[in-house]
Amino acid sequence: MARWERLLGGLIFAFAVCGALAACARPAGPPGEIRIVMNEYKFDPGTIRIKAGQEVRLVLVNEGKKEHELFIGRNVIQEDGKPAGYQESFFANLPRPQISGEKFEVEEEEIPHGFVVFLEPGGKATVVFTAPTTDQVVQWEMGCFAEDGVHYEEGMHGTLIVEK
Ligand SMILES: [Cu+2]
Repeated sequence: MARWERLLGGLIFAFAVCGALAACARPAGPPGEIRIVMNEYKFDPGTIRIKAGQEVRLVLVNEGKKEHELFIGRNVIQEDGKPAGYQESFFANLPRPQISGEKFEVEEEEIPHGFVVFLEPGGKATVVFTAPTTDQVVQWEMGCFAEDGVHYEEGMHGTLIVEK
């Protein structure tokens, strides 16, 4: 084997080891933590699954250039033909979640336990709550109704599934 071949082999080996270590070092986050990236115009991932009765930490990160919001509920309300929110809040029968972060704001909605978390560009918020208990699979929606429902219409909505 020529010297340069040994050198190349060594380099490839070094890269492989570094790559593997980097993958190991990447924090997976504590159990129950789910990171949702908000952008124009989507939630990523678009579907999240949580376990009934388990503590959940939703980490919201606005990586977009616009303000985005998170509202979790079901049955979309239409106002002047535009999607404007949900008729039923996911938190209607749950204790109020703890919300912390930066560049964010919480606004109450007119439905029981209904609220929206607004994030400025670069904003981050962590919503901590205990998932409802259920012995069925229950489906909810998460949506952004910013700019008179335009974000929602552009596809900024996703699915929250509560599993047994
Ligand atoms: Cu949005």
